[in-house]
Amino acid sequence: MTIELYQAPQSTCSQKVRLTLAEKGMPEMNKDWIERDVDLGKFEQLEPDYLKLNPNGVVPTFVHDGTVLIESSAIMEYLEEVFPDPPLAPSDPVERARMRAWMRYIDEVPTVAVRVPTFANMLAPMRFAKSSDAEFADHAERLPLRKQFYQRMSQKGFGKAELEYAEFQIRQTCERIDAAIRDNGGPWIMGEQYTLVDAQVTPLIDRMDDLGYAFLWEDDLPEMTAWLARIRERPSFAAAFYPGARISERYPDFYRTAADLKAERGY
Ligand SMILES: N[C@@H](CCC(=O)N[C@@H](CS)C(=O)NCC(=O)O)C(=O)O
Repeated sequence: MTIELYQAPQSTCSQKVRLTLAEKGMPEMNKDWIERDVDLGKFEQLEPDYLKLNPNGVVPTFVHDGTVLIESSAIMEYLEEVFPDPPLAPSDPVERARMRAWMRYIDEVPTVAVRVPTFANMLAPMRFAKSSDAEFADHAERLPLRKQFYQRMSQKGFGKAELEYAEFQIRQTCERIDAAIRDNGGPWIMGEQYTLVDAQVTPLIDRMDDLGYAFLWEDDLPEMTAWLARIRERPSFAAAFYPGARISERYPDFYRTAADLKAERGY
């Protein structure tokens, strides 16, 4: 069996798959599966050879015995079906449907929202601050999926209204996690069983924490805060978030503390 994961250490979508693989008992990166790093800063995701694998020009791409799969949550569900032990999905069909409802929500709301502060605080200043308007526009034209996303953003990142909406969406996600655990008794989002939902949302919350946004949950969402601490104690977390996996480690010059963010945002 050969498994290849085209990925980037700091990519949240790659981290979702790395966590799932680690939970499935494949914690030793480069042994049971092969990590192929795609340098997003050098735009390797837009190279013709990579676009043949993933026409969306994003990571991750998963290759299992030569079969190419894209989309992180589809890859996670595939891993659950092909490697069912240990299970990361409930056996009851109703509960499985509820798990998928969570997963669609995570794809639609926090996954999209996290891109806004990520680009505003880190990637736009890091990649494009010195680009001319024409260079920036040319780059946007090359993107199979994100042309309009880039066009809504300037070289300096997003404006206040976009950031505020993204913060609202992340806060909503945190409130839903907190309420779910309060209602079902935890310790995980769906109750006693750690599921794909926990793996899928973890990188998004970790990213927000890394960008200095823990103030969105840590003051008044105790269940969610305790869930995050438990998540970080799992061996899968250490396996997936190896040194260099955080955006603040890769781009320390662009890192802003929570105090900086609060000052900028007038909190
Ligand atoms: N829906 C896709 C989204 C993948 C995605 O957006 N990947 C990001 C990294 S997390 C990427 O490759 N971005 C390209 C870039 O930064 O230019 C998935 O879940 O796999």
